[in-house]
Amino acid sequence: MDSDREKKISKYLSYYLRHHPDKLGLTLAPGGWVEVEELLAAARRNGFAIARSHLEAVVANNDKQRFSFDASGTRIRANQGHSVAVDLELEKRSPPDILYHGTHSKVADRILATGLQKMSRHHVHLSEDMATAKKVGQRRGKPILFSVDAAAMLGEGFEFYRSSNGVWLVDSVPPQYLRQL
Ligand code: HQG
Repeated sequence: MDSDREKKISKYLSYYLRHHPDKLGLTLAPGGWVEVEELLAAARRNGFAIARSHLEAVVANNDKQRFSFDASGTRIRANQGHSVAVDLELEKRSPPDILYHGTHSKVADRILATGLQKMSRHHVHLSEDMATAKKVGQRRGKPILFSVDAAAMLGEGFEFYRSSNGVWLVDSVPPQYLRQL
């Protein structure tokens, strides 16, 4: 499978598994899971047939490990990034002392004034390293980076979660915990 096709399948899966499962007639089970057979049948009906081997390759090779199969291999989910209401059954975890958020320069002042908000997703997304945060910021224009004092937030009772693909998630980051780098 060429990389264009791989990307197309990844985008298709993100759209339906994170944002619009209803448009394919799917319902996400707790954890965000759907039956692989149901997904493949629904995609086929929708005019976007995906070979099972291609689905497996996308799950295995995806640059950000966006998707996983469950232990039995019969269900699939997006690991994070949802906007649709679903309980992802994430476990609370203690984060590293410092986390990073990459965004674009146009929103820097607003973020410094009001903090990081989850916008349309379930959580604010934070990265463990600056390089990843920079890549996230570059999606929307000139990137800027913030460090987040996760240790102080933890001390104040904020709850952190880590998705299985290594993204740190939190409800919000008030401005006093942010520093523009
Ligand atoms: C910004 C991608 C103004 C925030 C990435 C971001 C990530 C504010 C945007 C994952 C704000 C939300 C998530 C405030 C936050 N005022 N703007 N108060 N607070 N923002 O896409 O973190 O390819 O929901 O800085 O790589 O950019 O989808 O979040 O720019 O891992 O797998 O509002 O999505 O992964 O945008 O990205 P998003 P994000 P995937």
